[in-house]
Amino acid sequence: MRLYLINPSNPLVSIVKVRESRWNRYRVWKPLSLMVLAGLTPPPWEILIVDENLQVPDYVALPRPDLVGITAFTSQANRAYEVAAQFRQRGVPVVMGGIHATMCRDEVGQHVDSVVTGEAEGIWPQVLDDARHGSLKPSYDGGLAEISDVPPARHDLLDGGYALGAIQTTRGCPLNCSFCSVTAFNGARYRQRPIPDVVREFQSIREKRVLVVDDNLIGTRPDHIARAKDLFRAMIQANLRKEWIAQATINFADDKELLTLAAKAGCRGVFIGFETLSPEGLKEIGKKFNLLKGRDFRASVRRIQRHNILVVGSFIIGLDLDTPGIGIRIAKVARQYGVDNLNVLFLTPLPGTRLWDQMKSQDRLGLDAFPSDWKYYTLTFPVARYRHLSPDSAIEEMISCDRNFYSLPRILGRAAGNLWHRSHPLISLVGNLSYRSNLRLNGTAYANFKEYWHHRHDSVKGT
Ligand code: B12
Ligand code: SF4
Repeated sequence: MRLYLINPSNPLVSIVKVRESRWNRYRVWKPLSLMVLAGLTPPPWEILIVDENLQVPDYVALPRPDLVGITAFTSQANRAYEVAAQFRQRGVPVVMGGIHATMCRDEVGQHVDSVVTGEAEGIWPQVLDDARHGSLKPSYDGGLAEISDVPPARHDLLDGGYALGAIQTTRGCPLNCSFCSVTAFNGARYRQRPIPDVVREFQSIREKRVLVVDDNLIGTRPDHIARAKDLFRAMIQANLRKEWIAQATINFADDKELLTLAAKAGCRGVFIGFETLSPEGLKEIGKKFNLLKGRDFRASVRRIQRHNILVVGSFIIGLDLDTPGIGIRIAKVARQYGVDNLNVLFLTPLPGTRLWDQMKSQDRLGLDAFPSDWKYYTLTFPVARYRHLSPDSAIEEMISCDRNFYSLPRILGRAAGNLWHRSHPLISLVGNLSYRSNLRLNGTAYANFKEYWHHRHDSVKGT
């Protein structure tokens, strides 16, 4: 029995353009969901994982599979349906799962033979069994998995072509920010994998550098943080010799012992969502957690960096509070905080989030010709109607922010600072150059987007 597991690409996402910008090699990450599904798949099945972000194969030239499993974020849904159609035309049954299938089950059901919602651990063996007996059901629900049932991912099936390996150590997030799908999908309960499982899996990863995909590696409560420390101690003890980057909330900065252990266990960078510039903004998006303890963000960033851990700061453009000039203001604040890299995204109503419900009910989805418009839901296009910014001006804000933060003199200044502090100057430089190289690619994507937006809306007005 032959199983293909496919990660569809979205041609509009500039980071997948590995050929156009070689720096993107450092930003194309492995589809861990498919490696976990492979880990749940018993031996009679022969598995091929296809990551279209690296290369789109000629599917017809490949041996015919008995079953195809597709994963997709919302932004990949269009391409997922194209791939599904190709296989279904040849009589191959197609199953789709992941975040988009979970949030838009009915839509997905129109394009595939079977939709799997939720996490796969508790349901995938049954899906495979039904597929083998020709009795696939139109839908299955995996719900939330028992965290100890998460199998080791099959890292051996995708062990070339990427700069980083990938691993997951926890699932879920209690914070439930309005724009984020994680709490709706993985639940508010923070679930932590058994530490020996994580350490063993780390040891099975070939790459020296690894992305820890957890949405919040350390959690929010003292018992979460105690577990994170135990994990780091076990990683140090196992002498893994890996360097890794992760996502965390800003409370990462608050515990010296945690920072020391993380750095010793191989942490080289952390991605932190600052999101917006003011307490009112944090209130608007439901992330008041960032305000606890009257936080000084600049001091927090410095505390992390003093442990030789780089900080990527993430912000959003498009809040109701955001007025013209927001792009430059974000760039300035990010420089004041002293972050090593800046990642700015447009506020995007993703299905299943509170923001989606709110914007839909207020008729503020700017692009809603679904499924075709999903390809713009990458967070890099202004797909919604913002209170004080038109789509064109939102793009201008993004461009001015990026140009300000990623000007060549500022990149070199940051690299010199990192060199002076002996704080991974090379990693920081590669990260900065990778972002900068995408400014050029984004220019074309923005022009096409604006043309599409105006064509759509002007023609609607004309009818
Ligand atoms: C790592 C990551 C990335 C990596 C991608 C790596 C990759 N190739 O997969 C990078 C950084 C590149 C990335 C990019 C983006 N990401 Co991202 N990312 C994540 C993150 C943090 C972890 C994903 C992961 O590996 N999870 C671990 C695996 C094991 O879990 P899983 O994917 O959920 O898979 C389980 C189930 O879903 C299910 N399943 C999944 N697929 C399938 C398929 C079948 C057939 C079956 C049966 C089951 C099944 O079984 C698995 C095991 O239980 C998630 C948050 C999260 N918690 O999931 C956000 C998340 C998926 N990303 C998100 C977004 C929005 C994006 C971007 C659009 C925006 C951006 N700029 O960041 C881009 C999209 C790029 C694109 N190509 O279009 C959103 C997606 C929301 C949505 N509705 O689409 C999430 C949920 C975060 C959020 N804040 O809301 N991302
Ligand atoms: S944005 Fe981060 S902190 Fe907020 S709900 Fe999502 S994962 Fe949790």
